[in-house]
Amino acid sequence: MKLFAPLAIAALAAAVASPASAQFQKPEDAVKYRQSALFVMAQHFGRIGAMANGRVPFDAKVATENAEIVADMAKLPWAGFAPGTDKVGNTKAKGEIWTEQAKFKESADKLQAESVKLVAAAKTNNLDNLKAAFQSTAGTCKACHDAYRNQ
Ligand code: ASC
Repeated sequence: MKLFAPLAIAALAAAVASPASAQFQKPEDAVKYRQSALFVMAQHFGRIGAMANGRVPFDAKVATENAEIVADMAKLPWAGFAPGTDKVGNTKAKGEIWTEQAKFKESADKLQAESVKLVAAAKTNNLDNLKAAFQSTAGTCKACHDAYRNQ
């Protein structure tokens, strides 16, 4: 019995301390995961952009549904930038993601905060609010791409 508690604590510590890469079967999966989440996010963000830019009629319900997907997707890509996945497969990710982890996390957090505001803006049923939140969110996409994505 005396052995059990230390073993349980060690197992728990190992689980908590596991690198993000442990969530994926192989490094290629981490890359595919982050690219997939960003792709789905871009699809739904683009539908909001079409309304913000007047290409399709503004519909607050549709905008809200899309913004909620953007906000959910915005939580996901970051785990895919796992250690050891900087030069895997067809990635445009810059090495700075791994050498400036705190700054990269700030960018990721900013997008998540902006996407929450995007949902709130969509719910106001006011196109000007949506436009402003769309621009602001797109700005965080662009800033992060400029800093951390190769052409
Ligand atoms: C989009 C999209 C991006 C961002 C970026 C903003 O709609 O797919 O990657 O906005 O272009 O500048």
